Amino acid sequence: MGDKQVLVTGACGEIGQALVQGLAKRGGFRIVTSDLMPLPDSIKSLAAEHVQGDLVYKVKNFYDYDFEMIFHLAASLSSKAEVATEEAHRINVEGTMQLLMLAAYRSEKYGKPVRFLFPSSIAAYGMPDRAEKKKAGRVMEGEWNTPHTMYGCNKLYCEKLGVYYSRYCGQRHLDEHPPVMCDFRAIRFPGLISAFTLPSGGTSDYGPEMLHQAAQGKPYSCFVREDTRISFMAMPDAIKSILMLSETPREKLNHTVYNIAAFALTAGEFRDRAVKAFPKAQITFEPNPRRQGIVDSWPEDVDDTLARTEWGWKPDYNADRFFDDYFLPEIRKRYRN
Ligand code: AKB
Repeated sequence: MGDKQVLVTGACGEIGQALVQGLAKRGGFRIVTSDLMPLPDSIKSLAAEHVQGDLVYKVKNFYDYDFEMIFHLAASLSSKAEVATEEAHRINVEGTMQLLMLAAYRSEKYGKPVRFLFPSSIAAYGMPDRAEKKKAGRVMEGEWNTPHTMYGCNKLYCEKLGVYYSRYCGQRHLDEHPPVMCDFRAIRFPGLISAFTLPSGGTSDYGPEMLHQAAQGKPYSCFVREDTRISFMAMPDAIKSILMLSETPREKLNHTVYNIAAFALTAGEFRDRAVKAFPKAQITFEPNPRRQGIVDSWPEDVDDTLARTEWGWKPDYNADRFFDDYFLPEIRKRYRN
């Protein structure tokens, strides 16, 4: 049997680059990528084909491709989406719907469910104020589904669209002979931190930005208060989770959307660890009210019991291991510090 053909959208983004590398390392895949940008050198040789351009208009090119899996990572992140709201809706919702239509079409036509992996986010949650956030602690998937941001609304709605296209499309599940539908699965990611790339346009970006600046001996002004707490995860764990969920047999899954967690730290705790590792780091706190408001609406942490019990999820990196075994060794090599 030949390689499984897979599509990775948003391949030039942080998760995209790491996922293409993860799939290539695993082997057995013909990787097709798409993005607005040309592929960076780090992954150029790993993709069999790259389709460059606006996904909303490019999806039609993919109708003849026999994709077993679609990893749809292209998105406009939370801070950027508040500045260009309608454009974010177009990218985040229209792009996802076009791809879901493609997955539904191919699943039905060839009688084989196309697996659709969707990265959702802790932005799908929305807590009314800091007191409720503190009181709620670790939230379950069904709680506080009241996002405050365009990006969070888009993610939550796309989760629902995924359920629609994979279960109820055209109400044909009620037919005497229902069609084969696509197989949609979503992970709600916390803030992600890579030692190799930097995010852009997100609101959890203060975590990675602070650490990368400190490692280079550059000053950093953090746009949230010291006491701000949300959950974070090492990029290798994020890739592990995507691959794990994509490989889990459908019959093991009783849900469609899963939280995953690794460690929750305050911005002040990030500063303390950065200063311990790089004593010359200069980190100050100058909260930006809008970006602060976004992070205050996200939960302190999430409960990932469903992922642990249904598909065996367990992160490799808690806070200590994240710093000691992954981030610091890699970042020291990168910036020679
Ligand atoms: C963002 O900050 O927008 C993203 C996310 C938490 O989904 N990193």
